[in-house]
Amino acid sequence: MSEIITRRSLLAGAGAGAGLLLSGCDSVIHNPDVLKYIYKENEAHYFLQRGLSSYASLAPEYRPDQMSPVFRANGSLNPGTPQYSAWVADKFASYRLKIYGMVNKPLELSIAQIRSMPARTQITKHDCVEGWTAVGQWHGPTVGSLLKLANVQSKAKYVVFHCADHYHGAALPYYESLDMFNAFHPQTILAWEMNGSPVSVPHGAPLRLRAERHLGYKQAKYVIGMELVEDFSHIQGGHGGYWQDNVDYDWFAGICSRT
Ligand SMILES: Nc1nc2c(c(=O)[nH]1)N[C@H]1C(S)=C(S)[C@@H](COP(=O)(O)O)O[C@H]1N2
Ligand SMILES: [Mo]
Repeated sequence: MSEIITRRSLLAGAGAGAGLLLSGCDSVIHNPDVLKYIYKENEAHYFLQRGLSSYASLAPEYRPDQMSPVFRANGSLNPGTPQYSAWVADKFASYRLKIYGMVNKPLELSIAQIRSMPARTQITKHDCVEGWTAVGQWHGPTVGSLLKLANVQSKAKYVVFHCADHYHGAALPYYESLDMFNAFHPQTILAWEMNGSPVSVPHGAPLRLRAERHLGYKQAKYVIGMELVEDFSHIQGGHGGYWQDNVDYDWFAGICSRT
């Protein structure tokens, strides 16, 4: 029998004798056996709340009427490489998302395959460190469901998102990374639809990351690869992302729950 049931039956028994637990409250509260069970449960709740509400909580989601009339596009607006231009020309028919690295089943998925997967729809607030926000609706499979298809090896600790663009002509392509916990977070998706239409080129066609408890720069656009790694110190500048390598931005870039 669980301890909760045991405690409830103790309280019920004491309550029945004391009439609605009111006058009997003191005697129940001072009963060491009862206290033991109450504290145990309190402790469990405290632990769960401290542990989970800061780490596993969901980002706020919004109603359709709260969506921003204009969602600004920022950073790269078009990768402009010959490869990307060829994809735009064939409406991404020849594009493939590669999932590789520490996986047992490396994958190359077409947009048609990705669109056929179960998807999540979420209306969330994008928060850019340059000082603007926008509420938009995103739709696509969870990153977790894609990782499950690829059968991630247990040693993998991070997912590195490789992008098709070179930000403002940078030598190396844009990239970002998430730890496994946030990669598997239920609001972490690879969106192929934004506000009910296919993600446009300025917003990261054909696939862009939405990791809703993180700042704007982690929302990698033009994702072409998800690489599973044990650590990312060998990738580009070694700090897990374009901005982290170039201007010392914070790697985790978390947003705690706000409204
Ligand atoms: N590949 C890529 N992803 C990127 C960027 C970029 O330049 N290249 N800019 C980042 C920044 S700083 C922000 S605020 C958002 C902007 O997304 P949006 O254009 O859809 O508003 O994308 C992020 N992801
Ligand atoms: Mo940003």
